[in-house]
Amino acid sequence: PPWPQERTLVAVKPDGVQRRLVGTVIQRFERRGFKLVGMKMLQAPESILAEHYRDLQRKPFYPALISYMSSGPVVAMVWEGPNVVHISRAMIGHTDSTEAAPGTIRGDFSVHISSACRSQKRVLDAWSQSYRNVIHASDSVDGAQREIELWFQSSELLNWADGGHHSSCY
Ligand code: DGI
Repeated sequence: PPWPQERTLVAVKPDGVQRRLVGTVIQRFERRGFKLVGMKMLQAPESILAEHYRDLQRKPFYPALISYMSSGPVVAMVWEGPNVVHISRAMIGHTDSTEAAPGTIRGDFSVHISSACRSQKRVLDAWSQSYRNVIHASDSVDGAQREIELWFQSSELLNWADGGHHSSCY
């Protein structure tokens, strides 16, 4: 193929599942032409989350992040396609939803910021101290490989052949 095939890990986070955004997320990745090669719904165990977010362990928001990510099921997916890691990051948008551009998934479906809640002087549980930004996507090719191996067994990934029904020619 003219482009090296890449894979990336995408996950609809608990707020995305609660807000019935799973289908919307899948639709956006399918419409872009990417190929779904793995998908499962799970209540993420702390062992996976701790490894997944190991680089953030010293951040003040880390306990809130783990609490939020384990507050309900997530839908983890592996998408394949040319340059899928970079394109997925562009599709999900800025980490802080208030900075995310319209047209991105975060920019179209979330506006939550923890500091706004804080200024309302509400008693906060751990959930509300973390950004709720709907979706995760790996931020590098190496990171994607690490995350795919963390979330999926190799037997859960399917190498199905494109049968010529798809318009893209990669
Ligand atoms: O890859 P991203 O999800 O865009 O961003 P990341 O890997 O830097 O951070 C992972 C998650 O941690 C992010 O989706 C939400 C949370 N987070 C990141 N930075 C902050 C944060 N949460 C709070 N409350 N404050 C932050 O500055």
